[in-house]
Amino acid sequence: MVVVAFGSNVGDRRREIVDAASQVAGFLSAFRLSAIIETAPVGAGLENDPPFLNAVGVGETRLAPRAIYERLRAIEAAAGRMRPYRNAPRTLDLDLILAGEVTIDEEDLQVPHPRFRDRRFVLEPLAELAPDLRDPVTGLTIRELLDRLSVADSG
Ligand code: PH2
Ligand code: MG
Ligand code: MG
Repeated sequence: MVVVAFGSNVGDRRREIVDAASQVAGFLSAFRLSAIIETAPVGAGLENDPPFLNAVGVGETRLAPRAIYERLRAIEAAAGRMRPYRNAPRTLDLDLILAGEVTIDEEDLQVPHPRFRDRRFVLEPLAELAPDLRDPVTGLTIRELLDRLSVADSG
C-alpha cells in the first residue's frame, strides 16, 4: 500500500486537496481519501502561519517510489507551489509517507517519511483508512503509532 499525505494552507485549500486527490487517483488503483481535517501548523516558527487542511490517501501501484515522488512533485508544481523557504505556506504539499515495505534514504527522498510517526495530522487520517498497516521501520501499526503519540502528548 502507498500512503500520500495532502496539505494546504494557502488559497482554496479544500479545492486544492480534492483536485490533487483526483489526480493521484489517476495513478493509484483502489484509491481512498480520508476525511479532510483542519489542523494548526506544527513546527518551530510556524505558530503564526495560516491553519492547514490535511488529508491522507491510500492506494496501490506498481510504480517505483521515485516515480510516485516525481508525479507528486509535478502535481504540486501545477498547483502553483512556490518554495521561497523551508515550510513556507503552500497551496499544496504532497508527501510520500509509505510505499509498502520499501525504505529509501536519499538526499531528496526518504521513505517512510522521516517525521510521519510524530505527526498527528498524518496518523489520525491514516488510522481512519488503514489502522493495521505496519511501519516497516518500527514494526508498529498506525494505530500503535497514534496511541504512542497520544501518550506522549498527555505527558
Ligand atoms: N506540514 C509541514 C509542517 N507543519 N502542520 C500541519 N498542521 N499540517 C501540515 O501539513 C504541515 C504542518 C511541512 O510540510
Ligand atoms: Mg510536508
Ligand atoms: Mg512536502
